[in-house]
Formats: sequence, C-alpha cells, structure tokens
Amino acid sequence: MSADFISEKLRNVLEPNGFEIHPFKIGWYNEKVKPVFHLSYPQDTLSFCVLSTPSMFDKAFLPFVERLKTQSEIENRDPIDSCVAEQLQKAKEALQPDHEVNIIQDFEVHPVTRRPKLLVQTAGHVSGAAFYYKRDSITNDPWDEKKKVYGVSIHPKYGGWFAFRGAIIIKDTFCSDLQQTAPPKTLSTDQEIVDLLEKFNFHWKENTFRDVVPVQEKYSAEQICYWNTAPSKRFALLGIKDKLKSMSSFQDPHENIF
Ligand code: B12
Repeated sequence: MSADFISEKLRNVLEPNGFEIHPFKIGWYNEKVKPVFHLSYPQDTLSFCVLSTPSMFDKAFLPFVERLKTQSEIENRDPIDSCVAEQLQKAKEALQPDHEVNIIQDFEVHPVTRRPKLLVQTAGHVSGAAFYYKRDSITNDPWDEKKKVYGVSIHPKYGGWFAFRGAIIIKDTFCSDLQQTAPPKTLSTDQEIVDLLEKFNFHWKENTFRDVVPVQEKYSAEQICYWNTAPSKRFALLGIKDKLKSMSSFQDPHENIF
C-alpha cells in the first residue's frame, strides 16, 4: 500500500469524527529531539501526527459518552482518552491485516523515567500540522535565563483551539520519497511570539493564547466549560447535554449547536 492509500484509509475513519492526520517520517522527528526521546524505528518509517479539531467534541466525544451506560464506566479512565483510543483503534483496524501499526497517545510515558513517549509538538511541527513556537524561536527574549518557558504550537486554522492526540506509526511501511511540508508560520515578529509564550505560560487558564491568530473555528462555550471543570467533577456534566449547558458560565453565541 502506498503512503497516499494509507493516508486515505486513515482519513476516512478519523476526519468525519473531527480529527486531522499529517504524515511524517520518523527520521524527521528523531533529527530534532535529543536521543533519549528518539523513536526506535527506521528513519523512513511512515507515521502520522493526529490532532483533534474543535468539532471532535460534538462529532466523537459526546456520542461516545452517551454510549457509556454507567458512571463507573466513565470514572474508570478519563473518557477523552478512551474516546480517542477507540477512534485510533478503528483507524488501526482499517489498515489490518495488511499492516503492522503502533499507536502512541499524547499522555503515554515510559515506565520508571515517566518521560513522555512522544513529543507531540515536535511531531506536529515536522509533519507540517502546526508551527511549534519556542523560546529559541526569538532572537532576544525578555525572560530570566533560569525561568522555564514552555513552547506552544499554533495551528493555521484553529490557532490554539485544538489538541494533539498522538501518532500512528506504520511499522512496515518505508517512504523515502515522502516530501516534507513546513508548518505555516502565522506569527512573524519576535514581539508576537513573546506575547504568545507569555499567554501560554503565565495566563493559560484565560485561553487567550489560543486566539493569537484569526481562527476558522473554536471550542463552544459548553466545550470550554467541560475542559475547565476538574476531571473528578466532569462526569457530572456528561451524558446530559442540558446540564452541561446550564453549568456553562459562558454566553453561547451558537445556541443552535445543542
Ligand atoms: C509534561 C507536559 C506539561 C507539564 C510541563 C510542560 C512542558 N512543556 O514541559 C505541565 C504540567 C506544566 C503542562 C502544562 C500545560 N500543558 Co502540557 N504537556 C506536557 C506533555 C505531556 C509533555 C511535554 C514535555 O515533557 N516535553 C519535554 C520537553 C523536553 O520537550 P520540548 O520542550 O518540546 O523540547 C524538545 C523540542 O524542543 C525538540 N527540538 C529541539 N530543537 C528543535 C527544533 C525544532 C524546529 C522542533 C520542531 C523541535 C525541536 O527537542 C526537545 C527534546 O529534546 C505534552 C504532551 C506531549 N506528549 O508532548 C503536553 C502539552 C505540551 N501540554 C499542553 C497544554 C495545552 C498544557 C496546558 C495549557 C494545560 C492543559 N489545559 O492541558 C498547560 C500550559 C502550560 C503552563 N503554563 O503550565 C499541550 C500544548 C498544545 C499546543 N498547542 O502546543 C500539549 C502538547 C498536550 C496536547 N495533547 O496537546 N504540560
């Protein structure tokens, strides 16, 4: 199967549910990260960075939660992780039995070291999905050198209103001829990047980092309310759209969504 054919099969499963996939070679990722973060596959191995767009909440997540019958099913594992795992599993099945596929989700860590198995922002950058802005993207940065300043990725259509969900690695497919696409750089000046990093690091709860570029679509008030609720209390919001709506402290300009 060619890379295009595999992409199409994965897109057919994931795109209608509000996900995007972007192909990359393992070598592009390994070139950027320190050896401790290397992914142990041949450099030409075909992989896909997976991210969820704002519509995933309505298209995949709420229907998934409505299928869970009991609170204990919801409480066993964060339902967003189970929902994404289910979608990725369906994508994997679409390639079987022809391919050997490995999935790494964004929250997976190595035992003992607790180091993330995949640095999704780097995968997002090398696959062309979203530009990863970091402290070293700026010539003269204003922060004390000892200060920890985390980087953040900005998507060309959704700004910061998206989440990386992991990678799909096609272990038996090598694509020496895959062409790399640079991620769109939507911020150009140092001042814009400083402003973004300030918002992400020191005011992330306000969500302003997500709006540093004009966006085509963002999270609904209900979705923001859900993510702003502590995980232990989220189950109380689930399965009951009206309740979610009534608990929202935000004005929803799109009343017809629910
Ligand atoms: C641990 C973690 C945290 C920790 C530490 C943050 C950190 N960045 O280290 C804490 C708990 C503080 C945190 C907080 C948050 N996080 Co967090 N976090 C992560 C997590 C799980 C791992 C990050 C990590 O440990 N990186 C390790 C360091 C070493 O990586 P690095 O700095 O990128 O360095 C590498 C690159 O620089 C690369 N590299 C070197 N040179 C070059 C050159 C180029 C061109 C490139 C591309 C790369 C590259 O090599 C380095 C490694 O060797 C990621 C998910 C993931 N699996 O990646 C989410 C993630 C970064 N978090 C995210 C978010 C949204 C948040 C929060 C807003 C909370 C929330 N609502 O989820 C807050 C905001 C931050 C804050 N102000 O506190 C999102 C960011 C999305 C985005 N648009 O970028 C991520 C990607 C999760 C996701 N699923 O989407 N987080």
